[in-house]
Amino acid sequence: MYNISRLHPRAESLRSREMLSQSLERGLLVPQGLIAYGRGEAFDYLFGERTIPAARNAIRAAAAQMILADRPVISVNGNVASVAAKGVATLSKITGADVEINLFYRSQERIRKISGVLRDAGIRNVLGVDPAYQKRIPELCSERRRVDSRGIMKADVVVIPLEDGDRTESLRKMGKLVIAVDLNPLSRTSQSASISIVDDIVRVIPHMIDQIRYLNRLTDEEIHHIASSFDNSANLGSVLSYLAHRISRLSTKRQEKS
Ligand code: PTJ
Repeated sequence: MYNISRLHPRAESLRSREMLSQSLERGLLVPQGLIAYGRGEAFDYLFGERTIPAARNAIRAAAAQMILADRPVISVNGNVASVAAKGVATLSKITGADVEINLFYRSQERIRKISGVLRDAGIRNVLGVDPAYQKRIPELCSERRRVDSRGIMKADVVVIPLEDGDRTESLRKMGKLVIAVDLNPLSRTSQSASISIVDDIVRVIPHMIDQIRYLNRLTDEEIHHIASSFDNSANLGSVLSYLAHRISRLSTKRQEKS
């Protein structure tokens, strides 16, 4: 592992790159996961590598929905297991959510390695591993269609970080509330989720944990109000406005300098 100074202005991002490179070597991650990370990182750079106010709103609504859910499930792929396994374990513990492995580039070898990492992080019962419980999502042709009959198949709320669009649409057609985490506000996933958190998964999980702890002190009525008053389409509009203003501000600054 390369030693990354905490003082480096982009330390967080370099640390994620390092963890992903190591995961690739260990066979948890596919090379395509690095490409996906690079795309997310480019968006993050434009947002200023911080959790923007619209992302905080989405995180609060997502936290409320997770508290209200009867059967919440967190879907984990190679990228998520590489950079956020411990956070997912804590989130699962405080919400009672199940954790299910669901891969686009599916192989038994990767499932075995990822479930090992999740178990090491403290998740005792990792779903999506035992073929005896495997069910298929109708109409979905990618490997993501294979879900656990005890997990995503039965879930009312599904958290899907770093996803590819098709499954989001299918899950919504099945009547599930889908919480996406995707740095690209224009992706099909962000556009079709019930709640789209446009932020880096590494920052989202701790914010979500804090929010859940805070919301747990509120009344049911207050939590319901937070969940039901969230408007995903308007919030995505705020994300794009933030981006447009930031780029315009940066462009004005440059013009003033020259
Ligand atoms: O492990 P597997 O086999 O399930 O494969 C996982 C990947 C991510 C390779 C697969 O799902 C894939 O190809 O995804 P896409 O279609 O590239 O979409 C991934 C999305 O995640 C992109 O829109 C990225 O902007 C976004 N993204 C990447 N890194 C982060 C991110 N969003 C939040 N936090 C990140 N760190």
